[in-house]
Amino acid sequence: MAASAELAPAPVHLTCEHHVDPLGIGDMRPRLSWQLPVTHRGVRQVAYELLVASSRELLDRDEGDLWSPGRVAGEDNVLVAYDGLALVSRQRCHWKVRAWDERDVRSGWSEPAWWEMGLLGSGDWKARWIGIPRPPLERDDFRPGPLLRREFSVDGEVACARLYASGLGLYRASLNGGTFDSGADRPFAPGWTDYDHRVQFQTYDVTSALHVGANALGVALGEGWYAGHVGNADARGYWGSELKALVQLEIEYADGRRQLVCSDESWHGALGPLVVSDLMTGEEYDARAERPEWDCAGEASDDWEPVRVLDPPRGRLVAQRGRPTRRLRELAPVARTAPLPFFFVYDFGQCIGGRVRLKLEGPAGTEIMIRHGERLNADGTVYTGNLMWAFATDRYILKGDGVEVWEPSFTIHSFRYIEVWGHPLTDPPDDTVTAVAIGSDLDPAGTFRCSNEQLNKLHEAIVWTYRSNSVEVPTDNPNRPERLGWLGDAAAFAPTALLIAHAAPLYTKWLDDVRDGISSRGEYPNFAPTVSWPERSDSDADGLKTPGAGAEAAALDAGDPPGAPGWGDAGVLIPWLVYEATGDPRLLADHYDAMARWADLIADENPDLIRRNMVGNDYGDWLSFPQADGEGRSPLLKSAYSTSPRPVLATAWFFRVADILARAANVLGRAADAQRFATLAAAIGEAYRRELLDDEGRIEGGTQTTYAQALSFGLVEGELRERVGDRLEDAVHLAGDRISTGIQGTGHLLPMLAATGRVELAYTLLLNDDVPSWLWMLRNDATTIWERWDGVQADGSLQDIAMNSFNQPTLGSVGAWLYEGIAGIARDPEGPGYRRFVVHPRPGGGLTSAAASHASPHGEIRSAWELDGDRFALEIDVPAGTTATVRLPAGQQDDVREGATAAEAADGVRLLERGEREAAYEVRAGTYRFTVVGGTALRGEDTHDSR
Ligand code: RAM
Repeated sequence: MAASAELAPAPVHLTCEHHVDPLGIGDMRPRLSWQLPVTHRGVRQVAYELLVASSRELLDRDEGDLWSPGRVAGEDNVLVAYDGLALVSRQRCHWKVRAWDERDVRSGWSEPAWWEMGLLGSGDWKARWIGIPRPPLERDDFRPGPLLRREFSVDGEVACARLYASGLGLYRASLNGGTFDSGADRPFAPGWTDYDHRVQFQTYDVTSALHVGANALGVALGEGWYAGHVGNADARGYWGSELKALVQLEIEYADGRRQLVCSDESWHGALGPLVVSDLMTGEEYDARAERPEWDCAGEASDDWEPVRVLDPPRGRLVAQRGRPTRRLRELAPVARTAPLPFFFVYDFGQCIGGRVRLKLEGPAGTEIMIRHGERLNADGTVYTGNLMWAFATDRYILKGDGVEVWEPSFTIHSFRYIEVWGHPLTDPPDDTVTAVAIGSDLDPAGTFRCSNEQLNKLHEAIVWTYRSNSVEVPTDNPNRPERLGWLGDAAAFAPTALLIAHAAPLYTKWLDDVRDGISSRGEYPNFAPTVSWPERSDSDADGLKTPGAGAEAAALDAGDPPGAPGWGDAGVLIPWLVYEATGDPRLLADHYDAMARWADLIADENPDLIRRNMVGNDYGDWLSFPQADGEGRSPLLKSAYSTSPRPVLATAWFFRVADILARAANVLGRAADAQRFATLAAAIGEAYRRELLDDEGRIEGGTQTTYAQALSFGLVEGELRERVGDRLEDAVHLAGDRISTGIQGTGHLLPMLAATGRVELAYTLLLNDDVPSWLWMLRNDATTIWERWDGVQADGSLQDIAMNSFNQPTLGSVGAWLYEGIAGIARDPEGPGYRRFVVHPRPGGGLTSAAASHASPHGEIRSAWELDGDRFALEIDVPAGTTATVRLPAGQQDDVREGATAAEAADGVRLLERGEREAAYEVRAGTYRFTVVGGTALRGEDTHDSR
């Protein structure tokens, strides 16, 4: 290597398909990303060179035998698609990259990175699906989980071993007494998909778990989504009830020999200690029935029977996409009470999605029961009413040989508190219970802090709500029988999720689920994976599927036609939001046809462009807060309201859908479509303004949501926009300066108040702590966001148990405003993936400081401001290759500096405009310290000037 000419530091943070050094990639043209360190102001890449090699040795010799495109001019550094030799199953690809900066100075090579392909074709699988017969599934009882095992011998030095595995419902694969345990790493493998369409498999590196001599591979199976309770009907076995596993262990010896250990008829099976496993009701484990030989070589009792080879599932086997669900962190209890003898209540101080690990000692046969819940009753016991029949109860029966440690394998609960029944001691030691939070392993991407502690707690609560609701899919809640990937909820919360985490992998995988759920006509589902009980019950082949009768919630599900406005539309919105956040056009390309079909279908069904037809259950602004008793009551569920007229919301969404399609078509270079959808969007906008809006800016219904949505979706411009802003303010005052929006309006309200010059009013709503408000939740001990503004009502009583989750993301959609509004880090449509962004902090609400960061695809963006009398200081970090527009609260006379220099003269800074109350600059990569002295724009009053 010619080191002498290399001056610039090498690219960092190399990822493949959003992962660092991933195993088991299923994409034939995986995308590679890297970042440039910020060495000086204005640093940006003007060219790069990539090498992809089939071995580390070749890579170290700078030989890219798989792909070496040479020097490529341009700034691309995010999701650059591999375009070399065709990749084959199991292939390990080593890569590195170097870059030239804007001075044409070349960097050194990056540290090497790699990815490995999974099994790409069905021909790669020699393993068969296996299982053992179990007693038939009866309505009210549950069947023990099977254990499967196979011994094999290893007769030489192992160079590399991979385990490819799948299972239905959920599997846990273990080698040699847990030397490798897939459950520790991926508790809910193979993940949740519509198993009739796709079944995921996982790839594990098990090289270090093998030893020369006799080895054993075991697989434990649980019911999971496949065979246990799923959705809101009290029924099981939606996809099937026969549990089965598919495993293929591939061993490569140092001398080049290969050995396969595959699930087939040579395996044995037996029922194990898992008495019951269910995601909703909980898990029961009888340690006395353990079979230690399950995953250990040696003597096995003679009641192991040969397994049966079973039919493969209907769905296609695919490599896992997205991030696995993992055990994210552990929490020790913060308090314990004992309302009764041998009955303890623990408080973990934080509501989480997860479960509890038990550690205790006691006589064999002692039964411990743990009940989980989100709140306490007045008598100090755990409140479980809102869980309905998701009993969230785990049981453990001791085997009685010393200290026993147990954590359930295949269940998850939403809880802050637990009741522990049956502990043999009167004063159990502190480490008896540990809470384990579980969720999709998405890298954190956001931080937020400000001078108001309540807002910091609110942010923390939003983050925990997102964590507990990112489990394979973005869920509505982790508590009651529901826990579904509702599209409307995702639409509301995605802007926040994409700021606080690298959520793109979650959405990328889930959009496959969404696509699997599209009806033959082209309607998007309301939730995905789609679970539609009544349709399925007569096609039942191997189990009992009994949707519970009577429950309103089940009725909701049962009669649920697809494609409700704001729900189905998320099929169009989410790929676009991910594109805006990451600059990923492939996701748009993959989903474009379905998106376009949906837009055309709505247009066909609604020729006058006011969307009244094909609206399914039309949930409206679900759970908005009524001004008067009974207002907007839902015909579906008496306690669920939508105070906004449904056609108004639906038509606004129709506009948004057409508008996104026009933009997406543009990105994808489909000029004719772009034109067609732009014309459609314009026509819908006209119809909306003509039919639903008057000259005073009054929108039919006159709710906060209708106004905020029209402003946010871009349905009104110029003068009319001003008026609609005025009407929005009226609607807020009419509600006594309280928020009254539901699922659809909440995320738009504060941004649109701020965008129309009403920052203080936005803060008033944010800082209010009476019902309805976010801080009301915190006042009532919330550590995660509630489903309803009045989950705890003004008189202290709880809302309708049928729908009162205390861990629900939708109202947390205000989270985006903490970043984009208060700290002011916002995307700029001109530069998707934060290639361009805006820093527009909004001091107000008595705050004296705020700071937020977002780990963008190019590196960390940071905005931190402080207000001290008439002095406003802002420090920002702008990643390499990006450009930011900075908007400062500065009156015309105020002194604006960057460092010690007049801002407009500072290095890397360009003055864009200097208005009455604002100064705007363009800045390139680097760290900048702006100060504004004078404070004429900092008086903390609203101006209503539209921006
Ligand atoms: C509720 C869900 C969700 C909502 C649907 C319509 O039960 O929790 O939030 O989208 O119904």
